[in-house]
Amino acid sequence: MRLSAIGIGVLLVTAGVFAQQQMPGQGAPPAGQTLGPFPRMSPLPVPDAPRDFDTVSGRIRVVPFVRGVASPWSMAFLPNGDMLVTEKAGRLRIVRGGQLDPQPIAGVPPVHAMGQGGLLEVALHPRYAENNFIYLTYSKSTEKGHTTALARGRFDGKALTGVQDIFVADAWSTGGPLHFGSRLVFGRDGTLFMTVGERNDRTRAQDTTHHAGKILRLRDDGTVPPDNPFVGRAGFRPEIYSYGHRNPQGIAVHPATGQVWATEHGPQGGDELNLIQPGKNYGWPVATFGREYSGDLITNQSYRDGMEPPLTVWVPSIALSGMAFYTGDRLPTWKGDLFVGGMAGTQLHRVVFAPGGPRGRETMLTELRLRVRDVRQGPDGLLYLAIDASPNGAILRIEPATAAPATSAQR
Ligand SMILES: [Ca+2]
Repeated sequence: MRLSAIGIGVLLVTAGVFAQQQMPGQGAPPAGQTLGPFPRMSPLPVPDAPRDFDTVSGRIRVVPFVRGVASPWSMAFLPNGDMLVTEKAGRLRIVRGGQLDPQPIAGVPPVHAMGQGGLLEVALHPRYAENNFIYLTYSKSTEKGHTTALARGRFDGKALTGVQDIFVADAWSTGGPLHFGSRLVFGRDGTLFMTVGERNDRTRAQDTTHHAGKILRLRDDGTVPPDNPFVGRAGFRPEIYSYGHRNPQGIAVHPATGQVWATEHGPQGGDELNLIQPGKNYGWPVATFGREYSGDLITNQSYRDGMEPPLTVWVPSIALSGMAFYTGDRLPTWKGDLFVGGMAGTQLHRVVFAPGGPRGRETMLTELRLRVRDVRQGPDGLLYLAIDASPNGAILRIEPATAAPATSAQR
């Protein structure tokens, strides 16, 4: 049933595009203009009521958990089960006991909310219970242009206090507000990994004299760990952990191995899942499965010696977003698997992990036609999805369809 529904959807998209292309003046773009991304069907509104879906591993229920958030970008759970949510326009929201507090949390730095920029990631210090540190990434604007910044402050349950930038990436651009990256994850050793996009300037990804197109490794106060791979090496910023990235928009630590995994956006095709290792080059733009939006080749090399190939690629791209390894007990057949969101590809994507690496993939929830910006596991062992829409974005919760429908967070 699901497959045939998707097939019909693809046919409808294809038919719509052909209809457009056959209209006068709708063929090739005028000389000097470039083609943009291939068109997608418009997203649908967030459903009002729970809906059940069949998956490879059984029936799941998708429950509208929080409504009325605008372009939610990231979610983080506090030890008491409350959820912090960033809104791209520059607000930090909190969901207490399943209810969205109408008042945003005070103390957030001013953000450059344009294009892909704004208030982006939110993460807790691994010892949050002791120090109350919250980390935010955001697009910062100065006379130099805009870049990705990392701020830290303490959350007293009501407001952020003492917020200050602890790291500002040298990834300035005065061009379009694009490719900020900016996901965060703490490694097992307590260091902080931060992704920075190449600011839509692909030449920067291989240039190690600045931070654009890199995954960085920092101490929890934003300074450089002395064991970073390029510390003391000429021509390299010491914060760099890996390079050759386009726009990494997801990062997570594997629960069993402690390995750092990250996703990044390709252009047309070439979205990637990578195992991030110190000092490695991930290829962009000299080795990629992606193509220009026109369809032209970027490079004829998908692989190159000395560069790390992706473990999984998406062709065409689905515009990968936040990601989480599932470790809970509520959806036991998903244990150990990776879940990534698709924005343009309006889906939840499951990558089945085996000891040797990714062994299977499953596309879910395409019928909802919602842009999935972030995926996180709650303390209740359920999965939460941030749905990118404004003003009527939402947080959805995925639970087994055998569970009694619930309207608030189960702890
Ligand atoms: Ca790559």
